[in-house]
Amino acid sequence: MTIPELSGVHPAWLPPEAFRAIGSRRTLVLGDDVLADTVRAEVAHACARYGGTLHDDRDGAYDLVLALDSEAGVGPEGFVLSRHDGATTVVAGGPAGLLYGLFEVVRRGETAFGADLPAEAHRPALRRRMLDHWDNIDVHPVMGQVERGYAGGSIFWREGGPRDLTRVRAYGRLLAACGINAVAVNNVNVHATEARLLTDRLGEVAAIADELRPYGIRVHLSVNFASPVALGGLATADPLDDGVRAWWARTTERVYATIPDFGGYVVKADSEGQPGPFAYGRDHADGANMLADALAPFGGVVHWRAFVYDHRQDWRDRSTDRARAAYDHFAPLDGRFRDNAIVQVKNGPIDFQVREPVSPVIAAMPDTRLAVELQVTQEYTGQQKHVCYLAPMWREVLGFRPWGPDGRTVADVATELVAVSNVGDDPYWTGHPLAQANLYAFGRLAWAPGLDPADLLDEWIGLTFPVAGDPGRLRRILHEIMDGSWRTYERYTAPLGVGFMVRPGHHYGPDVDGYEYTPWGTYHFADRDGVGVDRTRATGTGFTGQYPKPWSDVYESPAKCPDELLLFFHHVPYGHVLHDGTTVIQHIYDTHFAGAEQAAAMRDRWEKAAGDVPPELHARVRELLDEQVRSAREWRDQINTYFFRKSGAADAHGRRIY
Ligand code: GCV
Repeated sequence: MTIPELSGVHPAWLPPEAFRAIGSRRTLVLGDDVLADTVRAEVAHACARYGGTLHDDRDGAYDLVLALDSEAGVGPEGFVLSRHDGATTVVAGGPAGLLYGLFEVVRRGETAFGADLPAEAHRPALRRRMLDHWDNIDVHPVMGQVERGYAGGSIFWREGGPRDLTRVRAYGRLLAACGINAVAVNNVNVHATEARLLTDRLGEVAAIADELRPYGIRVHLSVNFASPVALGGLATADPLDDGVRAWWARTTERVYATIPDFGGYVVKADSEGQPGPFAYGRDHADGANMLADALAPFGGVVHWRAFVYDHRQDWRDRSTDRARAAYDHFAPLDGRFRDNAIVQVKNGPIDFQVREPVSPVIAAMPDTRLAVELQVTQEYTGQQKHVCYLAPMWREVLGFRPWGPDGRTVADVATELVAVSNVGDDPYWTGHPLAQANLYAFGRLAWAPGLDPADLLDEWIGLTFPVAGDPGRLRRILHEIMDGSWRTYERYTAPLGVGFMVRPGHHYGPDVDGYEYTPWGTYHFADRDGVGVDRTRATGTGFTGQYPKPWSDVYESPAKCPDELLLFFHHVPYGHVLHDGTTVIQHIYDTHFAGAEQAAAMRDRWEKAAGDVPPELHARVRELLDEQVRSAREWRDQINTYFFRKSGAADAHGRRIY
C-alpha cells in the first residue's frame, strides 16, 4: 500500500504538514487487516518525511499507540483516545476505528501529544456517511459529464472510459479523513451507458472499489429500475414479476462475486422521467423491496430516493403542490420497507434551495430506515463560483426537532446522511478552493451532527493552510468571509424561503419568472398585491398539515411562521410586517442591498490574505469573488426591480432601483 501523492492537485486538508506531529514520533500500530495496513502505511509515509519511526513490537516505549480492542465499547468504527503511560493511545473497536483514530490524531496535531489530553470516546452518530456522485461516463449533451458538477469532469471516467485511478485513492484518503465511508459512483439519472456498470462494465466499478477499500469506503451504484428490460431483454420490469426478481437476484449475485464488499444500489424511480414501479401499478415499497431482497443475502442495502413528484404539472393548477409530493407518496408506505431498504429524503420538501423547511417525511416514517440527503454540490447556492459555506444550514437541519423542543432531532431520526458530491477533476477538487470546506464539514457533521460549523471551519483552515505567516490573520479573514456566507447568499437571492427565481436549465443567476409558467411546480405567485405560496390548511394546499405539532401550527400561522420561511408557507401582501418590524417589500430591498454589499466586502477581505496562501490559490479565489460580486449585484437589481415594478412600493431609503 503506497500513499498517493499527486502532482498538480491541491492536497486539500491532507498536506504533508498535517502529519508533522505523527511523523516525528515513535509509533506502534497493532492489527492485521487491510485498514491496519493503511494506518501503518500512513505512519511510515509521515515518518519518512519527518524522521519518526513505525513499530510493530509491543515491547518498547512509544509516543503513539494505535491498537484494536473489540471490547472497547465504541462499535466497529469508534475509538477511545487517551494518554497512557506517557503515550497517546488510540484503542479502536474495529479496523475502521483505527483509521478514524489516526485521522483524529492528525487533526489535533501537537495537541494530541500533550500530557493533559483527556480520555475521549468517539463513535459516529450516523452509521453510513455517504456521497452520491452524479457522474456520467459519457459527456451528456445537456448535463455534461457530472450532472450539476461545478468542478470539471469526473474523477472516475474520461472520454467514455475509466481514467487513471490514482486520484481516486487520494480522494478516498481525503474522505476517510473527514469520516465518510460510502460513495455511489454514478448519476441517479442512469443513462444507457452508465446502466451497463451493473453488468458488462462492472469491472470499472470494481476498479474504483479497489482504490477506495484501503480507506474503508464501500462503493454503491445507481441503477436504472428498467434494467431487466434494457439490459436483460425481459418484457417487463414489474417488481412483482418472478422473472424480474430472478434477474435482479442473478445480477446482484454477479456483482458480489466481483465486488464482495459492494455497498448496494441507489435508485431514483418515477422521478423526472426515470422509470419506476408506477408503470406497473406498483408502489415504491414494492420497487424498493424487490431490490432489497436481491441485496439481502450479501448484506447490501438499497437507497431508494423519495424525490418523487409530478414534473409535468399545469402551472394554472393551484391545488397541486410539489412540496407535498414526497410525503403523499411515501408516508402511507411506512412499515412496509425491508430492513435493508433505506428511504433517502432530501433535507427540504422541494429541491435543495438556500432556505427550505425540513422535509416532513423525516417525521412521518418511524418504522422505516431513513437517509437524509444534502446537496454539497452548490447547484442552487452559487455553483462553486460563490463562497457559500453550507455547514450552518446543515447544522440547522440536523438539529431541527420535528416534534418540538423536547423531541428528537433529525440527526436522531436518520440512520444515514448522504450528500451529492461537489468533487471533479479540477486541481482544487471542488472548483472553488473554499468549497472544499463544505465537503470536509459534511463528513464531520455526519460523524458528529452537534459540531459547531465555525469550529469545523477552523479545523479545515488549520489543516488546509499550514501557513508560514501569521496563522491568526488568515483564520480571521477566512472566518469573516465564510462563517456568514450562506446567509449572505440567501440575502441577495430569492427572499424569505420562496425559492428558485433562477434561470431554468442551468440554475445559475437570477430569473424571477423563469420557472413561473413551467410544469416544474416551483412558483412564487407574485402579483401586484403580494407574493408567496399559500400552503396552509385553511386556504392553501394543506402542506402545513404534513408536520406534527408544534410545527403544523407554527407554519400555519403567518404571525408565528419564522420570517425566513414566510413566503414558503404563505402568500402575503407586500405590506405584511415581519417580526423585526419591517414590511416584506422593505425586507426584500434591504436584504438585497445588504447581501450585494457583503459580497463586495468578502472580496476586499480576501485581498488581505495575499501572502498567507499560495499565489495561484489566491488568484483563483479572487477571480471567483469578482464573479460573485458581479452576480450578487445582478441578483440585487433584478429582484429589487422586479418587486418594485410589481408593487410600486418605494424603498424607504431611496436607493437606486431600476
Ligand atoms: C440528478 C434536481 C437537479 C437534477 C437532479 C435532481 C435529483 O432537480 O436539478 O439535476 O438530478 O434534482 O435530485 O434527482
